[in-house]
Amino acid sequence: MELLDRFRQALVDGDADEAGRLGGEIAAGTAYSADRILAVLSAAMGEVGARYETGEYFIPEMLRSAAAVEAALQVLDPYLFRQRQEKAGVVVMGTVRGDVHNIGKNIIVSALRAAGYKVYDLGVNVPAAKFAARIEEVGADLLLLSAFTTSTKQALIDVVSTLEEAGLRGRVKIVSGGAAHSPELAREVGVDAFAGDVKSTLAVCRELMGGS
Ligand code: B12
Repeated sequence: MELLDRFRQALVDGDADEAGRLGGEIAAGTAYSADRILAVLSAAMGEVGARYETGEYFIPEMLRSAAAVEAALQVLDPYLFRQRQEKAGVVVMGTVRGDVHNIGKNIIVSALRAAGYKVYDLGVNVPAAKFAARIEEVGADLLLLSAFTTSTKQALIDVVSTLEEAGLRGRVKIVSGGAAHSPELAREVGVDAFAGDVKSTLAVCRELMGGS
């Protein structure tokens, strides 16, 4: 089996040791682009999500796969980052208050780092005030908000209004995304853009940074 296929399988199987080891092998070679590696990660976790939804996987399997992604990204992040072209911008990112999903967020963080962004990852269940404080502290260009459950709508609205009250809203562009999220919801809560996957996130961020 090809290296990336074995890597994909280790993620789906939730084998963190194997995912970390294969991540190391991938990083030791020069054969794969950041785009390709991230596409494999996204596809593998998409499959894990689908298995959960069809009842083939339960929460423990899901959490094992999440741990496998983390183990792989720990090894791969420096490799992905080496492929960057230039410093693309400063990003603050996190999953909004009330929401603990982080797999998709972590993949986006790695993709942005690989594309040359300086990313401050605030983690999950992040209160609005914490986003505002970090944006101010690091002079962020972009704020990326992950939201995976529809119940997070109010949390998204709170972030936008907190930034407005702090006088920061005009200084930072906001992009939101995540499962159960949509362009309509993004418009409703007042963020600048929505993106649904790695590729469109990078395209939207580039556009908001004034690139083509
Ligand atoms: C894994 C998972 C969990 C895991 C999370 C583990 C972890 N460490 O993240 C666990 C088991 C903990 C969990 C818990 C819950 N979950 Co859950 N979970 C999922 C599941 C099956 C997969 C999500 C995933 O990781 N997908 C793989 C990644 C790669 O895809 P992704 O997240 O979509 O990310 C991609 C894009 O969305 C995008 N993206 C992601 N973030 C961002 C951010 C930005 C800014 C941008 C631009 C793009 C972007 O890029 C990523 C890469 O392509 C989804 C169903 C699904 N198929 O999506 C439900 C789902 C998200 N969960 C759901 C629910 C309801 C819950 C719970 C409330 C369940 C419960 N009753 O307790 C709790 C929530 C607890 C909380 N307070 O947050 C619902 C939400 C439904 C809704 N409409 O609100 C879903 C959709 C399942 C469903 N169909 O009901 N869950």
